[in-house]
Amino acid sequence: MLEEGLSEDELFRHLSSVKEKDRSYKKVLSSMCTIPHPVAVRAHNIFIESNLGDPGLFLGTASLEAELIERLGSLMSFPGACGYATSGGTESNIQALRIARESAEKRNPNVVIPESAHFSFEKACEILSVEMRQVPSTEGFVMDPERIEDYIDSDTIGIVGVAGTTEYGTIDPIAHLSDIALDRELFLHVDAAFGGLVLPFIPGSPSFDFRLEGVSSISIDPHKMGMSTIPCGCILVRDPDYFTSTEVDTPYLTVKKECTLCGTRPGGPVAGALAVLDHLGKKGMKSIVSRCMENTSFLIRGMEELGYPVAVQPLVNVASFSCDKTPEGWIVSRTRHGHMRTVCMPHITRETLEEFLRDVGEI
Ligand code: 0PR
Repeated sequence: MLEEGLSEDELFRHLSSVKEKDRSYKKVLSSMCTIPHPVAVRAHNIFIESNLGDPGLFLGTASLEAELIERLGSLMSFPGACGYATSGGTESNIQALRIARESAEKRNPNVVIPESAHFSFEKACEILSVEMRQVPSTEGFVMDPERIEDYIDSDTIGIVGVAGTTEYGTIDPIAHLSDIALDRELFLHVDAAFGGLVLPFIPGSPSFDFRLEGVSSISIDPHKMGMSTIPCGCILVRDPDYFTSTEVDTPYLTVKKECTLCGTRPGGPVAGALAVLDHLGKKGMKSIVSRCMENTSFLIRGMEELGYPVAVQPLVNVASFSCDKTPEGWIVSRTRHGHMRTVCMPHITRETLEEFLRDVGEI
């Protein structure tokens, strides 16, 4: 640490020069995050110091968290859903498996997840000492419905499906998983970290939420397509009792029990997430999502015309292609099968995609 502090001028000159090393989102086609909506930034700043880890001190912010959960619960077809704001999909997925493990009480617990699940499940299983069983995908990059039951046994604590997969933008057969969960009395977690704020705004999307009776919990992240400031994920559960299994006593806080994984939790992004939803409403969200989906279709058409077929028709704004080159100056990512992976987030415009396609064409 410096003996004597820097002047504000010196400090901010330094910070601005460091910031220049960060990429702007403009040519980033690989990210599930985006530039936060201006109302999110404004709301975040109002609640910059509030800590939801001690909610009795920040009753106003805590009420915003309750409203956010209510909004998302309604969007997930269950306004009475219980939940809280997490640091993102990873934490929500860890908490969901923690609840499943505590509810099932098996000696050698295992969880059945799709092969295509996000790597956060690997972390969750390692932390929780739960065996991770991966069901292979079909050629359409979704969990093979024919094979799910082969992986379930008497030590299975739960099953997982993804609504909006990270690599291919597909949806696992969640209605089928729901039937299995009901039939075998298993906890079913749906990872809708990405798709949760996309699918409700696309008419005719398959059901994946609490409308399906077997669904026990859902991850849904405002800091992805919800355009909030980072970090803001949410976990929602059907039965409030689930959270008693993750509770610890917190005798010296303003609340005497805490069911969250993190202690100190930022209020700013929660205010930001709610601000975006309330400012845009369903109509505004629909218009942003439909623009992202139109851009995704435009990109797919353009890539196919250049001879690079899409690996599978996605149901959200993630598209992956058989194309092993990357044009210079662009950031795309690679799936585990080597496909070029792109995400048409709200910061990606039609002009950006035209430029990208031109550059791909010139490789
Ligand atoms: N579940 C799904 C379906 C996800 O796609 C992700 C993240 C998670 C859970 C975990 O969420 P958190 O990262 O919020 O904990 N998906 C992106 C990915 O891994 C996250 C990301 C975002 C990566 C921005 C890069 C980036 O620039 O691709």
